[in-house]
Amino acid sequence: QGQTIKCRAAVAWEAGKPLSLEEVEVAPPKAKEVRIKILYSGVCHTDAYTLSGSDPEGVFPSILGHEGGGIVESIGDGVTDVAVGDHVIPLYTAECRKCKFCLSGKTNLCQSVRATQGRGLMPDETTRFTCKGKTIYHYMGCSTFSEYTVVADVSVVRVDPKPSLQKLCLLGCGVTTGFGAATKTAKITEGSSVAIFGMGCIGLSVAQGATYNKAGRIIAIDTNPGKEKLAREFGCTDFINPKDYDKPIQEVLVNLTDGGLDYTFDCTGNVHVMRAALEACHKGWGESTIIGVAAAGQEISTRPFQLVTGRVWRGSAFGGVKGKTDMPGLVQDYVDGKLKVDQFVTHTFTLNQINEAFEAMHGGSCIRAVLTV
Ligand code: DAO
Ligand code: ZN
Repeated sequence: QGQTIKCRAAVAWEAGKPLSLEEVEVAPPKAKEVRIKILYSGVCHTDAYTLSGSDPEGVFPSILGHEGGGIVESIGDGVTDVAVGDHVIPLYTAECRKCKFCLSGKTNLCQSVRATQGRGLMPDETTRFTCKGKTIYHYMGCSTFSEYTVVADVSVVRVDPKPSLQKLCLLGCGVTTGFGAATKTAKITEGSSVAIFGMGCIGLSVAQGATYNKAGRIIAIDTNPGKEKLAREFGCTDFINPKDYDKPIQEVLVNLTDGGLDYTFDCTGNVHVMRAALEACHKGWGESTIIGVAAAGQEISTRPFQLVTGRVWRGSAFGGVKGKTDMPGLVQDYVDGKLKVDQFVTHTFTLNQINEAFEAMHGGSCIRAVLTV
């Protein structure tokens, strides 16, 4: 059996407090588990959301981070999908290929480790992290803000070792979530019209997916005019700032597009924006996809007549992407120059600077801050 590793990690001791750099102990992987040396990790709004205390599933103390890239350090018994030395991306949406969800062919939401993952535990109901004698919980099955982490074997995918993990790590959440929502969830069709609300990492990735699927018109919507340049770089043909209009944005869009859009996407997590996105859809066929995660307790509303008259409201997590099955194709697209990833990395920090990275994320110029772990 392997040894416990002592290493540095950013520990979230309690909600609403800055992260604290600590020496932690990382136990060896048990059966069907993988210990990973994390090299890079993106910082995502979901990490900040959980740290804020608003996430009902947030467990403390824990090691946050779910958008990472690393190298397999050791494996437990029965692990067959990855080997020591493989480059890997942890998956907050697992893929076991055995559960009802995986076998359905209808969803990427594998439930094999869902219950324990949501409680910050490994599948055997224990954790692999301790610090100062205290149990430290896992986060989203990943915990990438640590030099070493342990994940379930269903929660990791091997990737091509050639591209830098500093970029590839973004496939662990942001890039994949938006790109998949456009290409797999909505399945945008050639020549169609698209509106995307929110031009962060997710919205830009939706734009990229819409471009990939050869959409005709792609309208970016953001209240920050500074996002226009990047939006156009990712394929948007129009940029609209709702603050420039007196009318509700859905009305503006319906007028602008001869009755509404074929596809809209909420990438904000704001329930009022979600309503606008649905109502901006074309009567009879427009489809709106919710990607943003709303704060706990929030509810969406619209007049049911919107749906009666043919608009469709749906959503997806991790872009509807199955981590083990689909990730290699996304990596190949990146290698072939068909999927932009590098351009998302606007800020870089070390793990020591993690609290600065969280601050940078909230600035208007930041798409993704990536930590060198
Ligand atoms: O309940 O099966 C499940 C899966 C829930 C995962 C939901 C993830 C929601 C989006 C998180 C965004 C991370 C950026
Ligand atoms: Zn499954």
